[in-house]
Amino acid sequence: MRQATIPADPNPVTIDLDRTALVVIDMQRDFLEPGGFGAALGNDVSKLARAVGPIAALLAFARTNGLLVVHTREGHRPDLADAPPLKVERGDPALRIGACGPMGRILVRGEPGHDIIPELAPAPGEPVVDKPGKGAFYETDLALILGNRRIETLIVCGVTTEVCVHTTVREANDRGFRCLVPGDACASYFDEFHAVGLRMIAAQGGIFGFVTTTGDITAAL
Ligand code: C5J
Repeated sequence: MRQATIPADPNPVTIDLDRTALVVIDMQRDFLEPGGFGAALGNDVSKLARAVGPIAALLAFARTNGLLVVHTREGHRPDLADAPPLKVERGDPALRIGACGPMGRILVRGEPGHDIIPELAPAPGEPVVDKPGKGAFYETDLALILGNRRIETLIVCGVTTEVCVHTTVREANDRGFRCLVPGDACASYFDEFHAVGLRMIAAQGGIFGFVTTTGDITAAL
């Protein structure tokens, strides 16, 4: 057992690094670059760039210390059969899920926009979980992947804080995983949602998990 105690809000957390996974949520071109899904919804995608450096540091930490790394991608089958109509029908028809944009069809698997940004590309052997929803457990094999490695603790980072990161943390918490969320390695199009999203995780004694920083995690060993 390789234990580390990590300062966090509302209290420090002691974790077993051999039972800890880094889960990087949706660091895809569709959310971070102009012309993708995030931009189609009217967002300033440049606001997500701040998480890239901290996530790169977490990836280096995880790879150096042999932690399981899992990447997720939100997206849909090319025939959109797995996309709820209510999700597809939102917004301008020319900019909807499945419409053609500068990075290919928006939020569709196999298209350039669906790829993880090159700076954070998965290393060989790191599982990539494709998810049709906001939560990484919903209709995916993530629970099986984590169970096979007897993972107990998740370090969850990525975008966006209050949507896919939050949904995944809530799902994980209900499934009995201890969640550590490095706030600087998460980002939102909305500063206030980012701040409140983190506070909601740590409130009430850590009702969904524990909020920390990238530096506090990488200094742990
Ligand atoms: C959103 C996500 N914001 N990855 N997806 O629609 O958070």
